[in-house]
Amino acid sequence: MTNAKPPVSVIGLGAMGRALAGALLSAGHPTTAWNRTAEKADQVAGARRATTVEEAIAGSELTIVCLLDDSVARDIVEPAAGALDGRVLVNLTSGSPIGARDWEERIVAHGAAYLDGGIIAMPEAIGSAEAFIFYGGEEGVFRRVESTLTALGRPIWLGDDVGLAPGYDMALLSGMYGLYAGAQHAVALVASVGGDASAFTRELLVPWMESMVPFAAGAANPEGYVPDSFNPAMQAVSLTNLLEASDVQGVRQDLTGHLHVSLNLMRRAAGVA
Ligand code: FVH
Repeated sequence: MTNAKPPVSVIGLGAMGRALAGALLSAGHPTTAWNRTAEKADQVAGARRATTVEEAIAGSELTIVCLLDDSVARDIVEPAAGALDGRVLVNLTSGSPIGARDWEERIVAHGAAYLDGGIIAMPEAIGSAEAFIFYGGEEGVFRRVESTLTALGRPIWLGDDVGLAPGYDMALLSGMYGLYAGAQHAVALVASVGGDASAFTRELLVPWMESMVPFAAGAANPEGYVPDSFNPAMQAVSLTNLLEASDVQGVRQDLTGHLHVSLNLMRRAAGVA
C-alpha cells in the first residue's frame, strides 16, 4: 500500500494559481504547472514546468485551471482539450453560471468530467482553514477528487449544477461590495462635515456595521419584500433626505448607488414607486 498523493496539474500561475500550486505541493501532491509567462513556474518551488498545455493536462488525472477570466481560459484550454479524455478538469477561474454550463458541455464532449469552482479566499489564505471553495458538478466526480481539493481550502459541494458555484461566488462578492460601498459612502460623508474619518471608522462604523450585518442580511429575500414593521414610507423619506444631503455636501454621486437600491425597495413597499 502507498500513501503517495495523486499528481495534479495547474494551468495559470497568476497570484492565485501560484498559491494553488504551492498548497498542492505542500500537501504532497506532485504538481505540474503551465503558464503563458513560463518563468512564473520558478516562483513555485518544487513544481514541474510543462512546456505546453497538452503536456500539463497529460501529466495528471486532475487539472485545475485558474486564469484571468473565462475567455482567456477557453482560449488556452480548448485547443488542448483532446488531452482531457478520461480526466477531470476543475475550473477555478471566476466566471458566470451560464459560462460554467457552457464549459461543462464542451469538456464533457471531450470525454472528460468537469467541476466549476468559486474561490472564497485571498491567495495568502489558500491551503489554510479559513479558505473555502465552492464546487458545482456531478457529485461522483466531486467525491473522486475531494481529498485532493481539500489541500486548497475547505471544499463545499453545492450540487450537480455547475452554475451553482459561480452563482454563490458572485452572491458573496455582491454582499462584500455592498458593504464596501456603504462604508466608502459613510466615510466620505463624515469627511464632508469635517469629521475624523479614521476615528469614525474605528470607533463607530466598524462596530455599527458588524452589528447590522446579521439584521440586514437576515431581512434580505429574493422577492425584495419589505415587512410593514420596517415602516417603508418613513425609510423612503429618510433615504431621499440622505441622498439630497449627500449631494449638497459634495459627496461624489457615484458613491450612492447602494442607497438607490434601498430607496426603490422602500418606495415599492410603501406603494409610492
Ligand atoms: N487573487 C484573488 O484575490 C482572487 C480571489 C478570488 C478568485 N480570483 C480569481 O482567480 C483567477 C485568477 O486570479 P489571479 O489573482 O491569479 O490573477 P492574475 O495574478 O492577474 O493572473 C492572471 C493569470 O491569467 C493569465 N493570463 C491573462 N491573460 C492571458 C492571456 N491572454 N493568455 C494567457 N494567459 C493569460 C496570466 O498569465 P501571465 O500574465 O502570468 O502570463 C496569469 O496566469 C481570476 O479569475 C480571479 O477572478 C482571484
